[in-house]
Amino acid sequence: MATMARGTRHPRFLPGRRSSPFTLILAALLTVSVVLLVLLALGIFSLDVDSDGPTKTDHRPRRSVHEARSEMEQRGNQWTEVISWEPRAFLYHNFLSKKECEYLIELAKPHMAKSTVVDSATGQSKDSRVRTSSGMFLRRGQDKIIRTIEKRIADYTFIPVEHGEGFQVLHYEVGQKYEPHYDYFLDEYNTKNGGQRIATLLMYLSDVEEGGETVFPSAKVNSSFLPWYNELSDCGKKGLSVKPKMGDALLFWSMKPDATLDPYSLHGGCPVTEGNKWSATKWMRVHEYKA
Ligand SMILES: O=C(O)CCC(=O)C(=O)O
Repeated sequence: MATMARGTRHPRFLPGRRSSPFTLILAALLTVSVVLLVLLALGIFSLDVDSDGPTKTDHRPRRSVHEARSEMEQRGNQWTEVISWEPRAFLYHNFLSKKECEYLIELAKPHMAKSTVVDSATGQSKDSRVRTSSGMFLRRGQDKIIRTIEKRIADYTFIPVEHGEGFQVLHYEVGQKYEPHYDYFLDEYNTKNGGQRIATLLMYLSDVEEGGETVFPSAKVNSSFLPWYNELSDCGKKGLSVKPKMGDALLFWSMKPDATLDPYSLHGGCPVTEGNKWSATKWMRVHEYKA
């Protein structure tokens, strides 16, 4: 009898039998979980584990592992050279890819205007023979490529993205220059938003045939011992100089570790004597800068 009773029961998954709604929901949930796990493993999807809350602006670009890897490959080998401790200055080779340099130039080109300097008495911008290049500002976080570069700068300098001003793209033609100056402010007006400028990252967007070096005339370095000394223009030989190379970035600090201003950070852009110079400057502040 017992055998017969068992024989009359229907097995759970008989072929052709309709599944219950519960089974269908369970199967759908399982499928979605498996797909999500595969996407997570491939880096195509990421879980946001930021605890800042929804109101804080998140400037981190969303990139997959593949995007990050291909970005590194496009930039070639990267390494940093300490070029001086007074001022603290470091040269990061291949900080930007060729594509990123070209992108920034094309974005800026239609909007270039004569560069100005800050009047230290009034804090206002003014035209000056000290600076003869042309330039324009890009908005911080303006697009995905800019956000990616800004995130890279924050990772490299340990200064949060929110402390940075928008990029300033500069263009120097033959004869154009920027006389030695400080990036820190000597007026109160310009430090109201974000406080003092603590550091600068100068990114070279092009090579320059001759001239156009960034020179630190007060640096405590005997520059004639530098391996590239003989390639420098007369202006470049007047101090510690960096020759622009597309993709390289020069980081220097306007403030010392004790938070005082560093007069050795005096720097300028030598006149271009052959070719063109394109660069992009990121100035970083002590505090958050409201862009
Ligand atoms: O173009 C250069 O090499 C120097 C630029 C500069 O001094 C600046 O943007 O503050």
